[in-house]
Amino acid sequence: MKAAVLYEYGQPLVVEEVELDPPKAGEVHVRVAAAGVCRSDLHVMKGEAPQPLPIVLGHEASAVVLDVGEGVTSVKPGDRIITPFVSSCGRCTSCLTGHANLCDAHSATAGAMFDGTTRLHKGEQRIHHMSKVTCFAQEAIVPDKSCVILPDDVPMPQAALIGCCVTTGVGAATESVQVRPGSTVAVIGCGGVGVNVLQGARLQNAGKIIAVDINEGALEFAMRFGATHTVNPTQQDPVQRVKEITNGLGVDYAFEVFGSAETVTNAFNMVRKGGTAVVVGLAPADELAGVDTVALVRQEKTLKGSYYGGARPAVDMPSIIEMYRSGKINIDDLITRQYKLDDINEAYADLERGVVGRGVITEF
Ligand code: COD
Ligand code: ZN
Repeated sequence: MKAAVLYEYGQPLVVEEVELDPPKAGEVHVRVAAAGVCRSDLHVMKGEAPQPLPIVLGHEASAVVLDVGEGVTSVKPGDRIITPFVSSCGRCTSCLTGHANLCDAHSATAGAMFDGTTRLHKGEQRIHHMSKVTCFAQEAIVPDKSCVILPDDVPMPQAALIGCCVTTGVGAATESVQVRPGSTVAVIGCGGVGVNVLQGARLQNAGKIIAVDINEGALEFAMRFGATHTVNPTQQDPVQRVKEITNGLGVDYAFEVFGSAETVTNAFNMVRKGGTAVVVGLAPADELAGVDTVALVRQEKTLKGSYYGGARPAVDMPSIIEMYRSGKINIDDLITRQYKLDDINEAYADLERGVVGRGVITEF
């Protein structure tokens, strides 16, 4: 089958034929239907978020079940599913304490399936799996436990986005912190994930929702997903401007949704006394962010991380699906372009160029 393989950091993906072994016990063989073009894969391509190489990337997916391994009863051939990018084993301390997004067994087996082995290879060369999803390919093997079955009326590209950007973004504002009605919110970085933080803040009935982005197009786009104000850091100091918009106080919640030390520091500095800065983006592994420790204490600020929107996919994805179906979450307008797998490097060039909205690979 065809897959896009990353052999070396900083090099284009190679779209080529690779071999996929059959599913083992507890695994499912799927045909990928749609795969989102998320910045997290770009972080890996650049070597900013290292993974074992070579690897097939892609972690935002919807798929159709082709066949199942031994003992699998949760899905059957023909089921349409979302394949979450954190698979929960259901047995570790994180899973058992309601933090399926932090599953210990999943993180202990990065780049591989739960048993530590891979199903992908090219001849003798072993190829790793991104997040146990590997959707930049025609087919994939995924763990059975994490599959979320889709209702018939949810289109596959929209379903794929629920696999990452919608759940990560909405969940940051509804699960990781529960934004209070009427409160003030800033979102730094309004791309695929950031606009979903805006939507999450709107769902929570926040008051002022301030979009902060260096791309004017992204700011315009943000207004359609709940932003009430916009700030462009290339034109004005974002911390000062956010304070002006909030009567000199700063915001109750600032979300960092890009991934850099500077934007983490800005998020911390723009929250008011007693406020919370929520970091969603992963800064490059060697970058440390400065935090004013005096303000941390004297102003009782909170600095909090948010991974996968604090989601328990089995519970939270069905509820996001319902909010999509009832029109409370807009996914249709998020999808601005569709690509063939063959054109995946072009899709990532568009992301880097700042083309707004989400790209989705829909032809394999
Ligand atoms: N200030 C404000 N905005 C900025 C700045 C800046 N200095 N620099 C860039 N931006 C904007 C861009 O213009 C763009 O609009 C936006 O930030 C980023 O959007 P996208 O669409 O390129 O990126 P996303 O939304 O796909 O991904 C953002 C993440 C933060 C999720 C990603 O980069 C990341 O850090 N992922 C790692 C965390 C993780 O693993 N999450 C789970 C899987 S996504
Ligand atoms: Zn993602």
